[in-house]
Amino acid sequence: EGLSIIGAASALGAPFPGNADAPDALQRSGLCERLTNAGIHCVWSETLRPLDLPEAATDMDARLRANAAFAQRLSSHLAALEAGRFPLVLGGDHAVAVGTWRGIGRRLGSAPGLLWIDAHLDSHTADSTHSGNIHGMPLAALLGLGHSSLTEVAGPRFDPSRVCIVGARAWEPEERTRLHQLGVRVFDIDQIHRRGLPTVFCEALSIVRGSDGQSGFGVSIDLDALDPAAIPAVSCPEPDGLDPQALADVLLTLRNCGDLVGLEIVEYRPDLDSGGQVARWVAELAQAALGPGSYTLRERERHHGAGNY
Ligand code: DIR
Ligand code: MN
Ligand code: MN
Ligand code: MN
Repeated sequence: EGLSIIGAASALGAPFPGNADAPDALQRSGLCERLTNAGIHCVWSETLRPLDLPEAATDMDARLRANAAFAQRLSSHLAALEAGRFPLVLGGDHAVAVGTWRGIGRRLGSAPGLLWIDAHLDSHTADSTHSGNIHGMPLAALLGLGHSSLTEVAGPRFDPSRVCIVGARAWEPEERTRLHQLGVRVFDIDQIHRRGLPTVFCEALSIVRGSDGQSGFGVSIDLDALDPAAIPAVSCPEPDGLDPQALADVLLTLRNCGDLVGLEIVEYRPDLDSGGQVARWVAELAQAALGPGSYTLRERERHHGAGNY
């Protein structure tokens, strides 16, 4: 019983190397101790690191293979995680998600629903990418689309009707078309501004949890979903993002979801976080989602007093 933190110290999918240091920086910041003090019994299970840093891997094929090899190791680690432990995976850039979620699917015996909180759609393939960055591809790969090295990472293929994206505001047309054809629901930032995050989050949850409530769901948080004024330490900041306190508030809902099967927080750049402010938000978000019981009255007042919806 309890929480197992798995570091996925890869920046193989990113345009900058900084994401690779995120798990160590978060460990040093006292994340595990803070969660334990909050009553979440927590162990740092392991931090996986790329075996070879492919300096030479400038061509797409080599980079795809390097990312897929890392995802494969992460998938196996999660598939073998001791029964009863809840996985919190800390990236790394978002390409690690291919390993996280395929591995969690193996562990469960089938693919869970998946809530993808991100400024981007991460639904490129090697053929459609504009930037060439693999962190722009993991959702497509989980759904079975893209280069075979990524789509064949061990684990089940995800069901588009049980995947939602929340917070999107920057994409290329190929991704949007692909998701539309697959039937993946995208709750973009305009919709969140119109309807409010709590309403949108609740609708997204009902989609990813499915009708049977049996097969579980996971949550993947790309920190660039949040507003860069508060969360600048990411590789691809996009203006007009979610307020971190407003996200923490809706993540409280997850405490009552017995079918939550895993949480992933990615894209942290400690090299851009000298004051440690973003690291504190990572802890805050994890604690909101996973903390036992409900917040104390004082915390509730503080949260609702913030009035950030
Ligand atoms: C862009 C940006 N769509 C790309 N994607 C990012 O590079 O494919 N994802 N930053 O997190
Ligand atoms: Mn993103
Ligand atoms: Mn990304
Ligand atoms: Mn992403």
